[in-house]
Amino acid sequence: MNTIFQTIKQVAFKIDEAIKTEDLGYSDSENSSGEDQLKLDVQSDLIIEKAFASVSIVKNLVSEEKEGVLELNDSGKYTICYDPLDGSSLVDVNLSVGSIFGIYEGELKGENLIASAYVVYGPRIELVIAEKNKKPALYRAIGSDFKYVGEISMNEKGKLNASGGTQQYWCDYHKTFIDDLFAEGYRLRYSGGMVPDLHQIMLKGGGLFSYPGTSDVPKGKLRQLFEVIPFAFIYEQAGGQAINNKGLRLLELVPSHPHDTSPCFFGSNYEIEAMKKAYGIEDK
Ligand code: FDP
Repeated sequence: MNTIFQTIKQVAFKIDEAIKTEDLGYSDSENSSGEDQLKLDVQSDLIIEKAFASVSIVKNLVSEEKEGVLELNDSGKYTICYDPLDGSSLVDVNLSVGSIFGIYEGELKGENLIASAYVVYGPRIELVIAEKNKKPALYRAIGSDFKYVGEISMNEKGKLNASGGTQQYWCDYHKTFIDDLFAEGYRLRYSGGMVPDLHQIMLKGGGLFSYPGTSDVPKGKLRQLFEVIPFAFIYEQAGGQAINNKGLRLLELVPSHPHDTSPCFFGSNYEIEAMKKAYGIEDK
């Protein structure tokens, strides 16, 4: 597993270099969700693919930017599902973006995720790694290496509210829930990049990040294997919760297609309990 984390550290520096120096234009292709791919998306994907090609414990790669599974090593044990450059459309306005990695053993479903990691490319490069039975570990790039900063632990209740999805298409009870949080004093924080948005909430102690199902996109926008499940693991390890609109732990999701999406709610305990009430979800 350590080889995988070392490889993620190496690719983080390479992708950061590409963000800082490469062409920001569009490529000629679309990804499997039908979105236009930036040259940087394609390049970040290639950086990751090349780096893992020689890591023998990695059996397969599944990228948010590609259709299907890339088979690497027959004798490998793990499949890495990754989003090479999440929020890449924010690069041209110079906001933070990120890479997300979910490490699965066996069938690709939430309960088989055994570790996850993400990198934030902001004013500094930061990396968070989460493994079972441990608090997530925060690292910061200093020079050409990552230095351990400390473990991440969320409070019972936070102050920040990052509410995604087009408001025009929210259902009434979702709108009431979000309005009630603001009426309680929560402050809006939403950049449009899930990596920096979720990172901020976790490092500031807590709060809520939501991307609900809406009348135009009932299953939400965020992808289960590359985005939702890896972050759910990190939030739970930090002492928070991560559930869908029915109250199911996101770590219990079983995608039927690699690019399936899910409504998702990540937060500290207080906000998730409030969400369950607002959505009429009984405690199981
Ligand atoms: P993006 O499409 O720019 O890659 O992965 C999807 C994502 O970004 C998330 O990072 C982000 O939280 C979300 O989309 C933002 O979506 P909205 O523009 O609908 O708020």
